[in-house]
Amino acid sequence: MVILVDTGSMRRLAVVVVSSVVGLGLVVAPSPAGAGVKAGARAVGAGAGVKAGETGAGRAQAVRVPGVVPVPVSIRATRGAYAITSSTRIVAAPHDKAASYLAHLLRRSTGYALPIVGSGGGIVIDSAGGTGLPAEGYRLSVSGHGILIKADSGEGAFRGVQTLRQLLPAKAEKSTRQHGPWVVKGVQIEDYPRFSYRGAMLDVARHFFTVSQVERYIDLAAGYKVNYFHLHLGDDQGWRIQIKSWPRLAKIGGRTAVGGDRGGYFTQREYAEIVKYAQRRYVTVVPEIDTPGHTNAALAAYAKLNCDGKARKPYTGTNVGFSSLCTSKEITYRFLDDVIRELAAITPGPYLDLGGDEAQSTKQPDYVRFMSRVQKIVHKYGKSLMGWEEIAAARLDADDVPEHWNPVTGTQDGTQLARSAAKKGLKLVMAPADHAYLDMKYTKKTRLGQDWAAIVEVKRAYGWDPAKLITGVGEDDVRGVEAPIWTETMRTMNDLEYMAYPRLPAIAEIGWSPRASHSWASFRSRLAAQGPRWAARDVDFYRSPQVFQ
Ligand code: IFG
Repeated sequence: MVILVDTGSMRRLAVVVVSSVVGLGLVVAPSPAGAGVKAGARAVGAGAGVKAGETGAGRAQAVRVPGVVPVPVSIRATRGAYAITSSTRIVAAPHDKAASYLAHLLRRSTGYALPIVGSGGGIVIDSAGGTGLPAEGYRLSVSGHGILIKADSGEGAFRGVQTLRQLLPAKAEKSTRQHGPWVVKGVQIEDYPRFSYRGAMLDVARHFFTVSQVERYIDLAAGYKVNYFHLHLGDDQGWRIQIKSWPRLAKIGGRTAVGGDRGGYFTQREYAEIVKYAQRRYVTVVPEIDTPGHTNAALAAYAKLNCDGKARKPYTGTNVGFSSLCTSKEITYRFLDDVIRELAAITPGPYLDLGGDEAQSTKQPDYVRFMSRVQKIVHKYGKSLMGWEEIAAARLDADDVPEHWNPVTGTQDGTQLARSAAKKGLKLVMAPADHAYLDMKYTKKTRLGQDWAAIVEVKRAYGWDPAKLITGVGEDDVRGVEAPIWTETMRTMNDLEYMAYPRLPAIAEIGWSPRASHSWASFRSRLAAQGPRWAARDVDFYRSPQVFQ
């Protein structure tokens, strides 16, 4: 990665050889003064920054550029530094979410009061900064005079705070008071996302996770600028959300889990709490009730939902494709109308996800008719339909969102659905199972997870471009990316953290950072610098030998 470093009056284009220990960019070879490039240009070989025959007027400067994940559009080290002290104040508009998030984080680890005030100097968060940057964009500058985050929205300021926190020592992440100093080195950052949808999906149907576990999963992901949280609430093994008009769904359908483990479900009040927690982090919740397949839990709860009128037995195995709602019965659509109405009423976000994957027990013509009909129900309640890419077989509206998940590329068999969706003008979320599925094993020896799509070490999780993966699906056909974690083999928070970290930040960087900045050498060293931050938060992450030598 090439970084512009301002080491005083002379500006220098420098080749950055990122150190593999602390993930910091070290400027090692100054080049002609004045040449300026934005971080994110293609990595060049070390030393290649100095043209042959040049006098190389400057001296080699070892200036540290912080390793941020996702890498910003542009970042350059400047002179000076700012020390956060007991007299530091945070300057922001009242109830600014970015300011309250930062204050909560730093009050805990510094022990400082860090009052939020309306004017003055210190850490200034200006969410109406008139930057003119794209959505979620921000400018972050640190000098001896203070820290300034300028954005045109609260969302942009919040994304800027996620970058600022990474400029502080890892101990800033501790939940108990630590000794200082709390110094942030001079830096100028300008940043905004490549894609508008950067998602994390959590399957609470195969195994149930509590509100606080779900909230921790959201908070960790928000640290990497993830802005959608896709909650997989209904499947064969469990129904996890209270539906008041169909009470047995949660009461009966929520009892079970894979392997006979304890079940559970969210009351609508608990779901609303998760939504509020996510909103405080500018994360939008996308609830998924998988249909017409993956519905055994509902079919076990209500006999009348079955074509033969007989309730299915609860299922605690891990097979897929054996269940289907009865697409020919009218009650199925009254049922879904009630479910969608109640879910839409407690979901502020724009999407309701009705799954649509692996409907092997639903005849294709019935599937298409079913999906077209439920799409209208979702629209009736003011939402757009999201679903796995199979939904592209039905006629969808422009705002509906198919999610590519099959482990295929180019023009391989299985890429037709994504290509046809793009041809219809739909914008896809890309979640290829052989790169982005966090339940894939890291290596054959990984205790948790599966390997049906691929063995996915960190480098493979990072090694793909959503706009090049499938022929006929280019930059403009991609809404963003998502990192699903399916929980057939995961029972605890540590299980989730072990499989999600360090790979979720890889998907988050692919969704946020410029395509031109995509470089494994840069990413792996910046990722290494995240290790102490996860340790400070007791995240049970996998110490990949590809990242943490
Ligand atoms: N495929 C199924 C999931 C889950 C997954 C596990 C999708 C869209 C395999 N469907 O991925 O329910 O079982 O890796």
